[in-house]
Amino acid sequence: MLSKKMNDALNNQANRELYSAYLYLSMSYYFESIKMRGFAHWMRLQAGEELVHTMKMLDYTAGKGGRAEMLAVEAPKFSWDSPQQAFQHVWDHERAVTGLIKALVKVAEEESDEGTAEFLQWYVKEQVEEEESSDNVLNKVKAAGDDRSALEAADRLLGERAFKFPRGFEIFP
Ligand code: OFO
Repeated sequence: MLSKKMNDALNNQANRELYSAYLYLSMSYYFESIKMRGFAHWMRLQAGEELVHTMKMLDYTAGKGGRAEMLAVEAPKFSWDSPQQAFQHVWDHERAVTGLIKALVKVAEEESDEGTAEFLQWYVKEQVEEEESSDNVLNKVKAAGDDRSALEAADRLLGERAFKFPRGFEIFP
C-alpha cells in the first residue's frame, strides 16, 4: 500500500509526464506549420513515449492500492523561433525531468518504500536514454545551423524514426 505522500508524488509526476507529451505534441504541430515533417514526426513519436511513461506510472499507482488521479495539465508553449530553439527546449526539459525523477526516488526512500524506489529505477534509466537522444538531435540541428539544405537533411533523418514501446511496457498489453 502506498503512503498518501507517495501516492500524491506519483500522481504529480504522472502529470508532468503527460505535460511532456503535450509539450512534444505542441512542438510536432509547430514543425508541421513550418513544413519540417521529419522533425514533426520525431516529436509525435516522442509524445507517444511520454504517454507510455504517464500510463506506466498511473498503472503502478493503481496496482499498489493507490488512487491514480488525473490532475490538470498545464498548457505548453505554442511556438518557437527556430528548430534549434525547440530542440534546445527538449534538452533543457529532459534534464529538468531527470531532476524530478531523482526527487521522486528521494520521496520513496524517505517513505521507506523500497518497492517504489525499485520501480522508479526504470525511469532513472529511461532518463539517461532521453537525455542522450535529445542531446544527439540537438547536436545535429546545431551542426546544420542556418544552412537550409543541412536542416532538410536532418529533417529527413529524424523522419525515419520508428516507434518502439519503451522496455517492457506496452500501453495496450
Ligand atoms: Fe518521460 O521522459 Fe521525457 O519527459
